[in-house]
Amino acid sequence: MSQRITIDPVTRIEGHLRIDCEIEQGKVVKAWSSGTMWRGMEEIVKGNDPRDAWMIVQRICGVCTTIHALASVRAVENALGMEVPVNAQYIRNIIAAAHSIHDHIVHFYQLSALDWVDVTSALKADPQKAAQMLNGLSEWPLNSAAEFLAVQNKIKALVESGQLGIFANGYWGHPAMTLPPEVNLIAVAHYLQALECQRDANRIVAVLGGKTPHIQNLAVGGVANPINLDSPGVLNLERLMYLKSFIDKLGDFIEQVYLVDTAIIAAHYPQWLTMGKGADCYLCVPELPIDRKSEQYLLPGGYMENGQFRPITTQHDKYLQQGIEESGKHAWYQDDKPLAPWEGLTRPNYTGWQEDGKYSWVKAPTFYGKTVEMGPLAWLLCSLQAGHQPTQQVFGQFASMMKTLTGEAVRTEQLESTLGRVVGRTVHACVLHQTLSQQWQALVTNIGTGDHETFIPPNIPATGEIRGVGFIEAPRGALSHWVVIKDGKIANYQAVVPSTWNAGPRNFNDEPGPYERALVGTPVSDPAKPLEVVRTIHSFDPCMSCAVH
Ligand code: NFC
Repeated sequence: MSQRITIDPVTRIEGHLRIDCEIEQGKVVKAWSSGTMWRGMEEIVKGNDPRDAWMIVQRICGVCTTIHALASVRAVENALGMEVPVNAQYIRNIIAAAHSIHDHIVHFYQLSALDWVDVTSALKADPQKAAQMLNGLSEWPLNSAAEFLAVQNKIKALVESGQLGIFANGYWGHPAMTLPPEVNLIAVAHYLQALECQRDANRIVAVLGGKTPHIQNLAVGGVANPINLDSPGVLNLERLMYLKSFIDKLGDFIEQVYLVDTAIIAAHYPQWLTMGKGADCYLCVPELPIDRKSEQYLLPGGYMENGQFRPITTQHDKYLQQGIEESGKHAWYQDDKPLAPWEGLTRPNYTGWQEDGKYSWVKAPTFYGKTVEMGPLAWLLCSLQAGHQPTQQVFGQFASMMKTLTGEAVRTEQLESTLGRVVGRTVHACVLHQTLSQQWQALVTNIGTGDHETFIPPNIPATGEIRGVGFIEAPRGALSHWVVIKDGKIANYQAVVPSTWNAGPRNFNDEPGPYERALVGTPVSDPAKPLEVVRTIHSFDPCMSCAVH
């Protein structure tokens, strides 16, 4: 006998997501992923000046605002065939890397940790034993018995007050929560410390971007950060050193806390490295351009289909641009047939939730007809295949920590799983942090040569039609913005977003999207408390305002 469950809304995500599952003999056999709110940002931006598009479309999201802004200016610059000053590339790269690091830390601790960590069990922990567990794994100064005792007292006071605050409504005591009390205590302590640390990542974005969310310093053609080392109010030496202090602080937390916690969680939940595969194909785009023409990148891109890897070395690769389409067959739009984004249409057609028909506001993107998973897992698999050394080194560090904890190093095949996504995100954060320091140094060195250029004025043709695409490797995966400019105004605009790829409904050939496929086979020990379903969904780090836009 099968049973249906609906989780609506899924919480600790951005936006509005409904998940339906059919369960048989304690396992999910079929799943549906639905985005339940539409705004029509692609329609709103039409008719505007292309130089203003980034300001409007960064409102697609309240989380990865910065990333949409960057994708948009890249799309218009691509249409205009423009170059970008290297100082602007470096400043944009620092913003993008700090933004993603912020996102990953918040996802691991604030958005998904409580799927694995039982806060109330931390009350039974021995703080001394908790501190000892981290000996030899981490040099973080706050991993002391005294600190863990203080955190335990804090939780006790919360529980006794009957007001759990940020820890209310967890699946506490759930049979799938199997961490020892000491690990739960460590994780809660780091959850609270991560609240402090994530601010430092965001400060980097805010100092350069003027504010965050919704940065103010971009421009088609560069950035609006005038450089003068001795002058107040612009990017000067004091501001650059201020940024450096946050970059250094962040590195300590990422390496000594985040990476170690990921290994500890993975070591205690090995079965979650065997389930939750979302697709046979993975895509990521090369990122962090370091030259004026955006042809050289710090991080590699690539496409994997059934284990076969094809490198993608530039965002201008025609193979990358020509394979992307979106279908609305199972989404609430008029146009079912897959369309290339420059021809894309967004014409709403709400029908209600139909199991075999239309059931989501999210379109279904495909790459040469295939459903593809995007995000840090795709990035990790492709970067390892591309032989990217910093990634290999961080992954090796993670694997050896797993060996210390479990006696076995993690194998790359285990990454195609729910916990593999979590691991991918952590490795991504570590590698991004290395690029952050590198990009800061590159900026300072370049300014030192006397190059202060940050902006090249764009020249939008008053007549005729031009097209451009801007890619970016966002925290949740490869994002692209596609613009058609006619007589100086935006005639069409489409965003093909990482969470659209992952949260999409069945595609034109009725094949499930990555969330839907990843859920099949997931055990559900208590259908009234579907913690295991939420674990897999959260492992993608859903952003539904992005996915639907
Ligand atoms: Ni919103 Fe974004 C979504 C990201 O998938 N990363 O590209 C945009 O959100 O966080």
